[in-house]
Amino acid sequence: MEQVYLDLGRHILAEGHEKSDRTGTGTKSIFGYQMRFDLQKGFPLLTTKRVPFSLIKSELLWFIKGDTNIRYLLEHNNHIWDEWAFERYVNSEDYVGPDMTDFGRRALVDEAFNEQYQKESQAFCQKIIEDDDFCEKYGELGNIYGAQWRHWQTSTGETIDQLSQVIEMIKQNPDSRRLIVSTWNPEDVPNMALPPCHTMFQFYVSEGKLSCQLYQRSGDVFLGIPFNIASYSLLTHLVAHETGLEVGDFVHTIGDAHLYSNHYDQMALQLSREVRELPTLVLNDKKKSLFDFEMEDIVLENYHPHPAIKAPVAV
Ligand code: UFP
Repeated sequence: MEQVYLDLGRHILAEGHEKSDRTGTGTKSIFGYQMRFDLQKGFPLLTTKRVPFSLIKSELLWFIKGDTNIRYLLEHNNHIWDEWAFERYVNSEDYVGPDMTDFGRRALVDEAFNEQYQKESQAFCQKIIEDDDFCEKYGELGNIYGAQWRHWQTSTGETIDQLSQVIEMIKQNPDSRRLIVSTWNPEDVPNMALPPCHTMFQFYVSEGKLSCQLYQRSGDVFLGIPFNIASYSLLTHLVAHETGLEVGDFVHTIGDAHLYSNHYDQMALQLSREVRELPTLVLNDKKKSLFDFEMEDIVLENYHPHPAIKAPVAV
């Protein structure tokens, strides 16, 4: 099953179009690609490199709670969203430390600056955890997935809980062709630092099995996509658990699927490795609702991957 991901990597290396991009890194890219993972055959967390499942778990639970403040993530030692909150802080009048302009890029090329940045960023995270007022002011990321899934703001001032509604619909009317959660809001996009990559997902029920398809407008195939596959596969398991269904397929459809130019060697290394047996996901049977799930209720068994492969994040 992992092979379909490796095929994508191989295909882009061989056939991708050289394309410039927003980050200035340069990519090889293709447009329109689909992968299908039969979740009955194992949990699709890659084995050709270690992928940190605990980060995937805490991020997904954070979305499901409708939480958009990074404090929950920090409490679970998850730093994947820090930079977005940190950026707002260093651009505010409350920030008095050294100049952090363009910190993401500078940290990659300037070791002295990187040390300063790490120090400031750690102090920022500590303050988010310890200081309630600071956390409320600077930990909040606004309209991101948690808000879009659980409390979408309508133009008339109401909120829509898309995730609860779709779960209810799966229970009441599993043959519906409208089992959709959508995040792309053309009204918000011009003001967003990172417009949603996961623009919509749809569920499908057949023969007692629940499948899910994600349309991802843009995918970093080496760093982002392995996370995204695991995250939406976990979501499919959780929704199936609550609705009393077995798991079916996770179908991953990607618009612009790209490899950054500083990931080609890492992708080639990964392609040279032998695929291993996929791990198994075990959910706490005592809990039925995915809204009650906590970290310890989700356990991955038999995960024995090859070592992680480091690669710079394009910012
Ligand atoms: N990206 C992913 N998966 C994600 C996520 C981001 O691959 O879950 F949030 C990557 C895709 C792209 C970049 O390389 O982040 C977003 O940039 P852009 O908005 O220019 O597409």
